[in-house]
Amino acid sequence: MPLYFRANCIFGTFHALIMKKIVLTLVIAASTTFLVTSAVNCNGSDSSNNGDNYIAPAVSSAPTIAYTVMNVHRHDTSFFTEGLEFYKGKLWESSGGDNDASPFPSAVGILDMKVGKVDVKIELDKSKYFGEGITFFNDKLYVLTWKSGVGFVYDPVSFKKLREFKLPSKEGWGLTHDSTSLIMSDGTSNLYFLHPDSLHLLKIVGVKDNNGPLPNINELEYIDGYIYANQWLTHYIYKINPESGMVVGRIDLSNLAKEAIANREDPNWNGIAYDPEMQRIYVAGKKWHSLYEIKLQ
Ligand SMILES: [Ca+2]
Repeated sequence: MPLYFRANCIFGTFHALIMKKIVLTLVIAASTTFLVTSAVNCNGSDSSNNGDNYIAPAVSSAPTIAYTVMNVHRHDTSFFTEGLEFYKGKLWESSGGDNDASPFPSAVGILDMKVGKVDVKIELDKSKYFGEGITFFNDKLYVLTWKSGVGFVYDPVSFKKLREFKLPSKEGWGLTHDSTSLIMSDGTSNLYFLHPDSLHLLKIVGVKDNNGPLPNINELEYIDGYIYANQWLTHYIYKINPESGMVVGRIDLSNLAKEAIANREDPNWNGIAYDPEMQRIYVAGKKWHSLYEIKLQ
């Protein structure tokens, strides 16, 4: 393994540990999974230059979904991507940061993909809140926080905070919605369905495949009756049946991660947004230079 790839793998894993999603119980319960998935990242990176060293990860046997890259856009490298969603033709993005370890903003704004700059509309208090997933429902903007146990509801025009609500789990990660419910992840295999008005928990659906529960479910997007989810520390997006939680397909983004890895950027994907008009999916990683527009086949 070339030194820079080894350094990148170490940095990527260390950075991920420091910056995001360390939960003691998760580490204890899923330490084996973590080591395996970390190895997947490193080996996946190395495979771009040396296929002989590639170790095929033990992953879902769900059918692979092919895609075509339609465009490569510019992304804001100052944004530690936590959420990505289209609303009224514009691409909204959230970022997470805190005062202790992360120089990145806890903020929500509109990404200008031509220049790679987010026009920030909402800034969270970094001393209290690490910004996470976002979604728009019935012309309200919902924003999760990572470990504060709360989410916020904003008016998407005035950006006035309308209310605060308690999360149904200790952490907030990804957020999307179907026609009736908000759907959030918390880094486990669970998806939490919330009533958009009362914000009460309606049900929990566990994501699973032929190997059992699928951990580290992260950023989400609801597309044509299915939930699509980044899996933290892998290059995969999983297509999930929202009723059963069963994985029905898998998108392998390894090839698109090569640029970020070569640039020594954080290798973690964490953004899926769907443009229903053009039927295109936009995918991004934290602080990446590029944002990819893909069309599923
Ligand atoms: Ca999304």
